[in-house]
Amino acid sequence: MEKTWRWFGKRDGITLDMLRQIGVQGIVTALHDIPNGEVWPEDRIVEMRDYIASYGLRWSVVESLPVCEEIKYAGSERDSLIERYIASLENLGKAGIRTVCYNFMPVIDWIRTDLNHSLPDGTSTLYFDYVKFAYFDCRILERPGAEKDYPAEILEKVNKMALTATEADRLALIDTIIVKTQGFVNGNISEKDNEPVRLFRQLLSKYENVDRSALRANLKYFLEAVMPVCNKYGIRMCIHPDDPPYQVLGLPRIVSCAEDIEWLLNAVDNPSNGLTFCAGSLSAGPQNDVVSMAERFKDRTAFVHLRSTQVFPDGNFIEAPHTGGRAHLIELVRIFERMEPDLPMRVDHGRLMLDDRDKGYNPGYSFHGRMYALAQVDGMMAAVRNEMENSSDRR
Ligand code: DNO
Repeated sequence: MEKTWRWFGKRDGITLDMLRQIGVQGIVTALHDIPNGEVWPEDRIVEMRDYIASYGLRWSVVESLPVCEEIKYAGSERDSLIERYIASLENLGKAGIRTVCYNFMPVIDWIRTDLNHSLPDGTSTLYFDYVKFAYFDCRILERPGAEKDYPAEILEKVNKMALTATEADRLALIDTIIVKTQGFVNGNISEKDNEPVRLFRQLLSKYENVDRSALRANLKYFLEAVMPVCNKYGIRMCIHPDDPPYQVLGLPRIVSCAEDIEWLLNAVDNPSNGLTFCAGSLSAGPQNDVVSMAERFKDRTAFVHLRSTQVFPDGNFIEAPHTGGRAHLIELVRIFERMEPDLPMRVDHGRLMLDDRDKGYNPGYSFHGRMYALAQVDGMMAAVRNEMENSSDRR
């Protein structure tokens, strides 16, 4: 696999010079300053590509070319937004960028309730607390009918939490769930918005009539429309699975398990319709056996995210060390290292450790934490290559 790194552009405190020194080969980035729904101009793409190349690296993957909500819920502007998406793909294709990661999660991308969960060794990591999330849904969003989506014992804890939660706790939860984690990845809500909850409710309301099968139909419609330009340039669209991989806030989520992925790959059976195998997201669903999913979908995997989680019986989950947890990264490296040598892989999410604090990194995207994880995965890759060489020697 090609060792890549998610880099947030020239304003990122982590420089390409630093990345070159730690063995990174390819860059995963986006034109983050261009609002969702606008065409990415060819000259901007070329400028970014050449800037990356000037450090001896390559722009391996676009993460993400965001899909507007209107495309997901099939609003009246859907077709013109798809036209613009195609124009961006055309410009990427001309510039030789061939791997494009996107997701089809309605309204909310990845979800965590705590961005600084302390660990006994002094580092901190990301955490999902099911009760806090239910509290956000029932008591902050006050989504009609939300209570029926949670078991009685969780609602009991939500009620307890309501007795003690302060205004500061409530604001912190809003900031974490719909501002800090979302702002840098999907642009629906940003730090500048002073009424994030109102905006969020508005977005949710767009999906009142969109169930699972409607969302599937909208994804198929989108993919069928973009396949011709992808085939023309050899672009592989690779969808990011839902994080966490189950339905939330009454919204359908359709890339959560093996059956969903099977459906998606068959619905548009085209090599340009591929998968981002995000081991961390998939591992947060107790229904998922991540290793068997990797074996099953490896041929349609165009991009690999390596991280792992530990899921607790109460529905909470934590980011596990890259050497542990439910995702079994060693086994995944055994599978993906045998695929094409330039299959892009990035380690995903790292702890906050050493000098990472107060650097203003996007949540999950620390420097030392990710460097540490990359070194661990690099070691796994070297061991697996060694196994492969030894077994072919024997043949
Ligand atoms: C979070 C990321 C996701 C991912 C997008 C891809 O850390 O894994 O936000 O980039 O879902 O579209």
